[in-house]
Amino acid sequence: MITSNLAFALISFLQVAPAQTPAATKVPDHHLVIVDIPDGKTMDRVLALDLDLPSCAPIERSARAVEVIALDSDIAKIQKAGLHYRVAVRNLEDAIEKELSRWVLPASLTPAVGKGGMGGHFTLAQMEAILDDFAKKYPKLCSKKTSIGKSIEGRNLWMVKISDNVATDEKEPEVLYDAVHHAREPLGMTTTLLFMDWLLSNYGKDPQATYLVDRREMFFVPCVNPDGYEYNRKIRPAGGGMWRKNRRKNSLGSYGVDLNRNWPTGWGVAGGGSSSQTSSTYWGTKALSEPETLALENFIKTRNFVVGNTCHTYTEVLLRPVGYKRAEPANVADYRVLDAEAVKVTGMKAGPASILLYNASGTALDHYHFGHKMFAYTPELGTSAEGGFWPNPANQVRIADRHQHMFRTFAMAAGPALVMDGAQISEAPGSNNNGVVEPGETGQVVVSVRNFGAAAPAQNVILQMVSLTTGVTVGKGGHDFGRLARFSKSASPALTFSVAKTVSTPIARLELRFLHEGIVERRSLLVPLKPRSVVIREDFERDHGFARSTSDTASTGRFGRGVPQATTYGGKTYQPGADHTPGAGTRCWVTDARAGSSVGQYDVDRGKTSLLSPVMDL
Ligand code: 0X9
Ligand code: CA
Ligand code: ZN
Repeated sequence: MITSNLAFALISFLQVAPAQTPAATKVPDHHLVIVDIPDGKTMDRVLALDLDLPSCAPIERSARAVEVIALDSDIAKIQKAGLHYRVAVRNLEDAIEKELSRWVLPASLTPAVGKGGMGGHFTLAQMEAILDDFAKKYPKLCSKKTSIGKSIEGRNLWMVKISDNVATDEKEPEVLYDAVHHAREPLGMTTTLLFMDWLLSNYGKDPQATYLVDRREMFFVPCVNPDGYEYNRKIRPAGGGMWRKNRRKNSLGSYGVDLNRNWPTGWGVAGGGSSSQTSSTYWGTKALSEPETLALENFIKTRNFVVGNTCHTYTEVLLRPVGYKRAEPANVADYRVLDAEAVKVTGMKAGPASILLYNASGTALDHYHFGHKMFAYTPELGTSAEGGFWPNPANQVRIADRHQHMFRTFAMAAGPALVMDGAQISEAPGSNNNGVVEPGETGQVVVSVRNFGAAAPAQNVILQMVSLTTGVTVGKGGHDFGRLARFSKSASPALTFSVAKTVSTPIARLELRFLHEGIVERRSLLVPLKPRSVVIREDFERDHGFARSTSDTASTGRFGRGVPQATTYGGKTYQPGADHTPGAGTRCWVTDARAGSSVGQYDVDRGKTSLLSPVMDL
C-alpha cells in the first residue's frame, strides 16, 4: 500500500514538474504604466477608471503623472479613455525578479535586513522567527509573540509588546505600529523589525532607546495581512508579487478585500475605494467584514494608543488625516508640529492624505484618528526608483535605515518629548560687535527648546550652563522653563559667560545640561574666541592634489576637473558654464563637464562618485 502511494505521488509530481513557471501561467502579469496628468480633471478621469495606483503617486500640480500597476485590460481601458500614457516597465514581476536575482543572498536563520528569503525581503516564517528571537534574547523587554486573531485562511496575526517590565501593564503612553495591510509592501515590516531591534539591542546603551523602552509601551503588529503576503511568496518566491488585498473568496468568485478600505471611518464613501469585488480597492461587504481588520480593531479597543503608525510603501511621503475627504483635522496645529519632527531626517513631504494624494475611504489612518483619537500616520516608504514595492537588498537597508528617526519620533510623541533645538551665541552689549566673543568680553547664549510630544512633562524642564574652560566664567547660568506644554516651544533668556583677558585658547568649551523627566542631557558648546582667518583658498584652477575616489561606482558622471559646458533646457540652467565662478578662471571639479545632447546625458548614473581633498596641514 505504502509503496504504491509513493509511486503515485512521484508520478503526479513528474507530471506537474514541467510547468515550472506557475506565475506566468496562473497569474496575469502587470506592467508599470505612467499616465500624464495635466490637470485635476484628468486625475478625476483616472480615478474613475478604478485603476491600481500603487505608489499613491502625488496628484500635485508639480507631479503631472501617475503610476499605474496595469494589466493588459487596464491599458486598454486607459487607451479607450483617450489618456496620454506610456508603458515604463513591461512585465513588472519579471523585471523585479530579474533585478532581485542579481543579488547574492547568504542564507541565515534570523537574517539581517536585506538577507531575507524573498529577494532579500523577510518571509512570514522569518518574521515569526525574528519575533521569537527578540523575546528569547530580551525576555524582560519584549513579550512573546501573541496572536490577536486569525486571518481568513487561519494564520495567526502576531502582536509583540516592547517596554520595560514588559509583563506588567504600566501607566506609560502607548504607541501602535502596524504594517503590511497590503501584501506587496514588505518594507513596512522590515522597517518595523529594524526599529524593534534598535530599541532592544540599545537598551541601557543609547539614551533615546533607553528612554523609549522605559517610558513608553510600544505594540507591534508587523504583518496585518499574512495570507496575502504568503500568496505573494507562492506566486513569486524570489520577490516581486503584486498581490495587494487579503485572500477572501468573494461571492462572485474573485479574491480579496483591500484591508485598507475595510475600516469603519468613512467606509464605503464613493470615490475612495470600490464596491467592485475584482477591484484592487474593494472595500468588502461591510466595515470590518474581514477577520484581519476586526482582530486589529478589537485589540486596539483593549489599549489606549496615543500615536498609531500604520505603515505602507511607496512614494516617500508621510500621510496623516484626513484621508476620506479633502480636509484638515481639527487638531491640525498639533499634527503639524509632529509632521515636522517626523520628516526631519528624510525631508519628505507630510500632510493630509486626501490633499497630498487622493481620497481613500475606510482606511486605518482615518479610523485610528477619528475612531480612536490617535495621532495617526501612514508613511509611504521608499521611491519608485529604489524599486517600488520590492527594492533590492541595498535599497532595503537604505530605506529601513533612513526612516528610523520617524519611527522613533512616533514613540517619543506619545508622551512628553523634549529636545534642545539649538543655541545662539552672541556678544553681550558693550563688546566690539565683530561677531566674536573675544578675551575681555562677555557672551550670551539663547537656547531654544521644544516639546513635540502629546503630553506636558511631569516635572519642570530646567537648563544649566557650565564652563569647562579656565578663565571663562558663567554669569547667568540657568533657566527654568516650567512644565513645557504639549506641542510647544520656548527660548531661554540670555545666559551669560565672560572671558578673562588672560585666556589664550582659541576656543572655549561650555556645557549645556538639559534636565527633563528625571534625565540629564549634556551638550557641549564650542565658542570660538578669535575672529576667523582664511588659511587656504582654493578655486581649483590648479591641481592641488584633489582626487576622485578610487571606490567610485558610477558608470557616467564621475568627478573630473575641467571647464564645464553650460547645459540648459527650456530656459533653465542645469549645469552652469565656465564663466559661472566669480573672479578669474574657468575650471572646477564637476560630475562630468560635458553638456551632452540632453540634460540627462553625462550626469551621475548607476552609482556614486566622490571627491577627496589632499591632506591639509592647517
Ligand atoms: O491607498 C492606500 O491604501 C494607501 N496607499 S498605497 O499605495 N500603499 O496603497 C494610502 C492610504 C492613505 N490615505 C489616503 N490616500 N486617503
Ligand atoms: Ca514599562
Ligand atoms: Zn499600501
